Amino acid sequence: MDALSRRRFLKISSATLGVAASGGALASAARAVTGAGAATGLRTVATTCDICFWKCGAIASVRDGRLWKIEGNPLDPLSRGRLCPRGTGGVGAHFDTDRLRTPLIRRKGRGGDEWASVTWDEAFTYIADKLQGIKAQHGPEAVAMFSHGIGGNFLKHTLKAYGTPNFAAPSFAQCRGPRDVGFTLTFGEGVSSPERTDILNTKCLVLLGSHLGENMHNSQVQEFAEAVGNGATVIVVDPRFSIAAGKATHYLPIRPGTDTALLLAWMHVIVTEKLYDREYVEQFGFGFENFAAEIAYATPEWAYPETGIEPDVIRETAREMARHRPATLVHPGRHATWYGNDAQRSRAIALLNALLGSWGRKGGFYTPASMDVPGYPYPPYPVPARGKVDNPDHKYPFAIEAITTGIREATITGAPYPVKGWFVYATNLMQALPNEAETIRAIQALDLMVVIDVVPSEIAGWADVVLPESTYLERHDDLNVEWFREPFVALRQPVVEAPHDQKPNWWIARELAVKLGLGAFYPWKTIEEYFEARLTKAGLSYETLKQQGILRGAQPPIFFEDGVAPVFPTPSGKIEFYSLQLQEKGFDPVPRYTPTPQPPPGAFRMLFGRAPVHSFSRTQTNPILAEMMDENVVWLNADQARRYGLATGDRIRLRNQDGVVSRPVAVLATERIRPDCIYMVHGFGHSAVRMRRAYGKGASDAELVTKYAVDPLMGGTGMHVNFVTIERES
Ligand SMILES: Nc1nc2c(c(=O)[nH]1)N[C@H]1C(S)=C(S)[C@@H](COP(=O)(O)OP(=O)(O)OC[C@H]3O[C@@H](n4cnc5c(=O)[nH]c(N)nc54)[C@H](O)[C@@H]3O)O[C@H]1N2
Ligand SMILES: Nc1nc2c(c(=O)[nH]1)N[C@H]1C(S)=C(S)[C@@H](COP(=O)(O)OP(=O)(O)OC[C@H]3O[C@@H](n4cnc5c(=O)[nH]c(N)nc54)[C@H](O)[C@@H]3O)O[C@H]1N2
Ligand code: SF4
Ligand SMILES: [Mo]
Repeated sequence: MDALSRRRFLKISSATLGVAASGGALASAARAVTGAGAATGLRTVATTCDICFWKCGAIASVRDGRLWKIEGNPLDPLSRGRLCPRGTGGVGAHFDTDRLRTPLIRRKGRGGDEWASVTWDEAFTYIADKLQGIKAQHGPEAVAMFSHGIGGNFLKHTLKAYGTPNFAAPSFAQCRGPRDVGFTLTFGEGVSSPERTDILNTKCLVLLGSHLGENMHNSQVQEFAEAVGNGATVIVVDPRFSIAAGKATHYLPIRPGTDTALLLAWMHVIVTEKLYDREYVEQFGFGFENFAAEIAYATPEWAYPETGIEPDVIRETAREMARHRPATLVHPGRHATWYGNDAQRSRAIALLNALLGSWGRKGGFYTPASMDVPGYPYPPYPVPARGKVDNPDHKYPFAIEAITTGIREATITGAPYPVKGWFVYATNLMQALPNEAETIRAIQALDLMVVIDVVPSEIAGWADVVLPESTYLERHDDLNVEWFREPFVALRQPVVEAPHDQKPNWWIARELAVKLGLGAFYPWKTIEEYFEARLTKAGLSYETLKQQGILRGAQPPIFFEDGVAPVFPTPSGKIEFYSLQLQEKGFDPVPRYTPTPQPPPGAFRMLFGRAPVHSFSRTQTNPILAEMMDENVVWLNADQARRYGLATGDRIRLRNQDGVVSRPVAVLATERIRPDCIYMVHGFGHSAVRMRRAYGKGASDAELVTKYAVDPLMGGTGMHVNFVTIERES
């Protein structure tokens, strides 16, 4: 599409905003995009990206039958017509020469590397036999599934039909769980994904950690750039001078692990100087007086020795936040599993936002909207005889989702009941869960482990059966009925065919169900029948969705409105400054700061994060993304580097407190990090030999995370608690 028609197209799509746009001008505009140029050997398909879980709407182009490129879909509110660098490089996933090609069954001891290629039917027969055996001996609850992303939906359906209640994803206890719990305890609702943050309209953005720009979640980064362009104040709190810090008005190089002290001091200033939104707090708040009394000790002078942030700076930044309220957004973060007291830190972030009146207000947090697309009318699932295995007796009373590491523990101990089978879909548990040795111990206790992956990852190496999935560019996935600023439903559909014997998740899930005698749970034969059924019920057109990739719904109000009482689904029906439910369970009703152990002399705290061109541990074999970055480096404070006689490019190994030693990795000597910590990008240092492009490149933070601090509220695993020393590599 040329620039002019693209502009016109954008105009059409924005003009149509606010009406249910499933036909008319929008549809024909989209046809002009997606059908264009077929005669020249060019074909385009509207689909969604899956290089991360933002699921941006995309238009993929095929030239002379070969996948060519992928760009943002201008109709899509997530991408707004532009993909992030990872999304653009996503085509490399299709061409990746390290891909799994056929189903594999392990021939020798678990963890060994002798495999037989088998047919899909042989693989399903093997799995079904084992599953029937586990059911007969231990009950269906003895099977658990780990997954990450929308691609797991159909397999979950099959395993629910089999009879288990045990499903978990690392996105809770290893990622955003503490945040969503902290916000739910305060406002009655979590922040969800995509986050309900109105970065676009904010006048003051506060980032604790949250390294937007390296963390490339598309909409957030675009909105961040716009907010900066519009002159928003940016306050960045990070022990490392991140990309976002480079855009900041105030950069606060905090001592790691002390954010709660800073948050309490900020709130102290805002309360004692009466800078908070009094009307909002009086109208919507519960327990404000008790809260104010509880934080009376938390002066900036008290916080200074903990955080290393000077009292003047704390006061100045607090006043700056108050000046812009309610359009001040203290970003809730996403990867919140840091130190084990993370739900309370997140609650402190929620409370600061509450004082500023930003929840439900423009420039703060919006109320996400979604289209109403009914689920498929399946028969009811069998009712499991036993409850979930991951959180026995509600040990973690505020866990609102299943805990991966709880399933792992039950698998090791056999309590509250044995777990004998694992299904692992699109999550590399070796890289995602802390303490690899515990994961291996759990795997050794299994009768069956099935891994569905696209490459021979570390976790696939431990499986009994490996099933090769087609990539997102070669398959359909479940409908994405998104909760976002604007309601929409998006479709992932195949752009090209899978190159070998790889299959899509829906087909795998359905075939396995049939093999297990559960065919009644799949009344549909193809996924397109399934789409048709759901969309027809919602009064939407599958044909239009196929062409446009996106259908948008009518825009409801997304901020609090005068005369409409907002809803806070907390026990008090208000914003809980003081939490009686926490108090009842023996926790602090108002967050308190608990110091985290500091590294001993000569050791550094190991921190980690994201790089703009990679996702977790899942993109290192992608030839395009690997060309942009094929290994990570260790950020080391320049003074410290001098002390060790190290310069940028020198190779070192890291040794952690438990004696685990990393692979050799290069140093980046830099002023941009505090002297008490080191930093690296997560996802490198692969140990799976069959991931040829990635094997042994850089160091793995995951290998060094042998220690973790469990959040007593919700079972999250704080992973910033590992200390390392540096050894020069000769
Ligand atoms: N390119 C890319 N983008 C991604 C992803 C990806 O894989 N690749 N993954 C997505 C996902 S699922 C997630 S959860 C997010 C993760 O991204 P974020 O939620 O932004 O992750 P954080 O852990 O908050 O951010 C890491 C930053 O926190 C800083 N930090 C470490 N310790 C502390 C501390 O004690 N206090 C403070 N204030 N800062 C600290 C580190 O120096 C680093 O700059 O990224 C998302 N976006
Ligand atoms: N040490 C450490 N641990 C962490 C983090 C960290 O920064 N450091 N980050 C945490 C966070 S925030 C998160 S969200 C989690 C992320 O944890 P995960 O989602 O488990 O991330 P990955 O390690 O990338 O594992 C993804 C797996 O899916 C496979 N895969 C990729 N595409 C497909 C596909 O289309 N189909 C199938 N079937 N498989 C596919 C990949 O090959 C890979 O094996 O990790 C958490 N754990
Ligand atoms: S943020 Fe980037 S990688 Fe994630 S879905 Fe969007 S384009 Fe793809
Ligand atoms: Mo995450």
